[in-house]
Amino acid sequence: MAFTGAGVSAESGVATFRGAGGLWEGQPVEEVATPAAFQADPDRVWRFYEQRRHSVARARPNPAHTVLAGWQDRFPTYTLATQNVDGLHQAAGSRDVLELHGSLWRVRCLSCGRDRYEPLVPLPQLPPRCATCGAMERPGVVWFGEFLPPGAIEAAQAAAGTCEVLVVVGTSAVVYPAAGLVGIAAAAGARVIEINPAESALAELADVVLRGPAGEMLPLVNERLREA
Ligand code: BJW
Ligand code: ZN
Repeated sequence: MAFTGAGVSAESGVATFRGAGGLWEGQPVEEVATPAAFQADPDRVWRFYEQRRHSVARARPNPAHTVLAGWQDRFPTYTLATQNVDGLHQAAGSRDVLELHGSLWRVRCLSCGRDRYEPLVPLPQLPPRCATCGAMERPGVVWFGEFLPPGAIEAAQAAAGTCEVLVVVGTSAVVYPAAGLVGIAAAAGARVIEINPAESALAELADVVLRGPAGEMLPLVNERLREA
């Protein structure tokens, strides 16, 4: 099983959240990534997400995404769970990705709940409106205080509880319940391998730590697997 965070897309030019240069720097989270922020000022929140959609639309998968996509054909039982909303795993060819925090490429109607794929950049209308009922739509991402898509988090927890090896890539591992996947895997006896150039909240849980960028470390890991 692989579990990824924003760091896996850093080398594709997608900003991470925390730390210097991160998305949350100078922009308090509660002002953009909560249901209350959206209610208070939907235009502002939509502008923030539209900017992100623009920057991600120009991004291409990097060697880390490619290696993680290749593992689905190499291992008969392989699960890829991501906290990322950028769609770059799918762009690299990964199928059945468990998107724990939703997607920048989906929108949902606030009134009738219709959920749809929306790849257009720029959006023809901001905020976008539902073609069925005319109400405002919201970004298809998971904000603080909201439940994760039940199918995705449950499937990820089940996979974590039965995997032999969990490779954790590019996450600070501070946002729950997603970060809890690592504890589930470790408690069930899995080997935990962390790939991150900086220290994360995982220090105690990882059996092996590769302190380097995902786009360099994953191809090296893959070379070793090829030899094995
Ligand atoms: C590289 C690299 C390279 C750099 N290669 N690596 C107290 C305790 C426990 C939980 C809580 C609590 N208080 C509140 C909570 C709940 C809350 C939570 O966890 N808060 C904590 C922050 C304290 N969780 C929630 O609210 C979740 N829902 C929930 O719990 O529901 C139940 C509930 C319902 C009702 C009431 C209460 C509870 C929902 C969480 C949703 C998170 N959403 C976001 C935004 C998504 C939309 C958007 O994109 O705008 O998801 S927040 C943001 O953080 C985003 C990410 O997916 C998530 C994780 O971040 P990630 O991926 O780890 O990125 P970074 O930037 O943190 O780290 C990047 C890492 O990459 C770094 O380590 C770098 O070193 C590394 N890196 N370059 C490899 N080249
Ligand atoms: Zn609607």
